[in-house]
Amino acid sequence: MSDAVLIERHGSILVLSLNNPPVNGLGLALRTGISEALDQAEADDAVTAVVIKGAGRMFSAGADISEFGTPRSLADPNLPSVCLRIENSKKPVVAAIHGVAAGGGLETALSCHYRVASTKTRLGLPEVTLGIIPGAGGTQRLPRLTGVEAALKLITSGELAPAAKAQKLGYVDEVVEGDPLEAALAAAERLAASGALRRTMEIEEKIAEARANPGVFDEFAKSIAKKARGFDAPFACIEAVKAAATLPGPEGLAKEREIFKGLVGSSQAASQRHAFFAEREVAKIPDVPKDTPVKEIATAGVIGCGTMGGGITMNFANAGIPVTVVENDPAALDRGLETIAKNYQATVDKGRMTQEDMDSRMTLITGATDMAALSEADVIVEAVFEEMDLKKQIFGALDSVAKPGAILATNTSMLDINVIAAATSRPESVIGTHFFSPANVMKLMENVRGEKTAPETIATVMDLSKKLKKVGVLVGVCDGFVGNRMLGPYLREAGFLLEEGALPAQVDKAIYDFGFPMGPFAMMDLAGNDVGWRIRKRQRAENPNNLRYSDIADQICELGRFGQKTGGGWHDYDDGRTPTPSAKVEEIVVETSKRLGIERRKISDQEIVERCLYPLINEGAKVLEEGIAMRPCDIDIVWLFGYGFPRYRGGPMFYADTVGVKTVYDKMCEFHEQHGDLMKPAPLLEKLAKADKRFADL
Ligand code: 3H9
Repeated sequence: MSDAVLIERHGSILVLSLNNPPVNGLGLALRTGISEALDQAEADDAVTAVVIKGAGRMFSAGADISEFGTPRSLADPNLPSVCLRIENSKKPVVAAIHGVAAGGGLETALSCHYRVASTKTRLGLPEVTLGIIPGAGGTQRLPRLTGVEAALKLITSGELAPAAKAQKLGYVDEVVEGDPLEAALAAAERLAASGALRRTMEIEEKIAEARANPGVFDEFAKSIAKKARGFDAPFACIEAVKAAATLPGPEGLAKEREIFKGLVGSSQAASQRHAFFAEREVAKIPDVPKDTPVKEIATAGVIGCGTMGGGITMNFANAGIPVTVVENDPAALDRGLETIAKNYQATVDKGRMTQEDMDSRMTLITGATDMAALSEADVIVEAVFEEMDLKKQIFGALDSVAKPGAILATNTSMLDINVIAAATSRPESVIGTHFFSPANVMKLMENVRGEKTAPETIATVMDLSKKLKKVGVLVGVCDGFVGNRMLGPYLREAGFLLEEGALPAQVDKAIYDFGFPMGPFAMMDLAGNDVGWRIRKRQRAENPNNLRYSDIADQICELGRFGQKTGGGWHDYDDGRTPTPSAKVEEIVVETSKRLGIERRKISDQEIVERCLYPLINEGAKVLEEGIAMRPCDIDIVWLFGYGFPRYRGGPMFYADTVGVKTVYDKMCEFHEQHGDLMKPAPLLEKLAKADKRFADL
């Protein structure tokens, strides 16, 4: 027998420890180990009961995801049969759960006859986040324990609920402080003595109501329709839970298996698995090893209390880090602090935060009008207007104010970190931390390393990203870094499509239907069209060329149509937020085509998607070649978390692999021929296409 399952005897009870570090993924060896141990328990008359626990950090994080798509994941014994084997055991089986019981880990526990969890445990079925459904009985057993409504909520959200909530909902029987083994052994003894075993699949009461009213499933599907738009798995989860309520037990299990098998090989599941691993991969930086010292961040400073500075300040307070925010104008400081308080109050009003929580966060925030107030801060994030001279001046001043060793970060979204760092005598401590708006909500931090940024500075800021509950991606210096640089060609082509025959609403709809939360024009209206206007002016001044340029965006700005904040931009916003087509903009678009002598044509949605996204991917290839992004997965995470690229498509570079690098390259060659050098395929794209390789092969 392998050591994937460690076996010990506690009196007459056989204790199995799942032992597959780091998360006890239920790979083939573990499944085989459990089956064999149960055989052993059943064959041994001296054994009266079994306890299953996890060795190491947790009970189990579920199926070994890295096995998916390989023959091992389907090899016998598969997880559903192991779960049935546990449930049908003649001797009681008790789960002693600590850390996490997720996915197949929880399904294993749900098959046991009793579940004890320690207070700090989190338990749930997060398969939906991987584009699949629970496939080892989770959709059939959980509703039998919690009732259908709670099960639908848990399974379609993937929530890992704390033990106390799990007990309240009925899928944990007992919660104890500390190690749950002792209580599990006691329960096993009790069950062995009583001889009565409660088999989850035999419980009927909790699903009876839904059986009588199958309409609940359609209603639930409607309630998640907006949030789950485009994703297959949440709706498949509902179908599987419905099977629990409407079919006899074995048929329900068979239905679940069928749906699981249909999804596990889908491109959505592959994309979401990629996103899962990519999210973890971005934390690994080859030249900044894991043991690089990380500085303690006990206090923070923020310069600028506008929209970005205010949001960044909230991030520190949310993480429990005292933060001083500096504005040189006292009125602007007051306004900024008021906005922060208003934002927190809105969360309290929605019932998502308690008043005490808000108060304690506000007490962590101190306002100041003098940079000298930052002399003790361990990290200082500058978040002022995007103007190089201003930033240089601030960093020069910070150099004399900040304590030695403090991290000096800039929230620039595109300016050269090396130039900013050169304004100080300590470029090794200078780094970019590009937050996305709204900074207290968006999860991405594009952390930008300058030429001289020290490994310790990088390690500290990557660690800080985690502490702020963000995903940090390390990138290099170039205009726009990874995200905004790739956004450039995407927006550019959206503009050209208008000149050629499309209208803003059509472009936006095609991109929305692809899966983005909004199209490029609605996005610009939200961010403020004046932002892009300023950037275009700077870029054209710095890099004049005679390449094609669409001036529709400039014409819109000249009319003061800056977007939602001015009641109109690319679209009209009569009620402040809902876009409706603008007759004025359509007139400008049509007039521009006429002026340029372009005969407007019908443009398909497919062309819109390809014209906007393939140049974006092409730019991604350049970003990789230049070493601005370390790996394709870094780009994918930037786009998933910073720009709303649909997770079920895995990010732009994974998407390119999905449709085929050669397909993207061939199309770019066509575009190059039709539209000129702005569409020239990147050498890396060409190289991969010609070698029949994927970005994932890099
Ligand atoms: C399933 O169960 C299907 C069944 O219903 C049906 C089957 C028939 N497999 O996240 P961390 C790796 S689907 C393989 O940093 P934490 C992870 O990549 C599964 N590897 O730790 C990382 O590797 P590395 C449903 C896994 O403490 C390392 O472990 N379950 C798996 O921050 C540490 O992970 C889930 O969706 C896995 N299942 O968080 C749960 N899980 O060190 C997925 C993790 O090389 N897991 N790894 O980068 C999680 O959500 C988190 O890992 C967890 C711990 C919350 C458990």
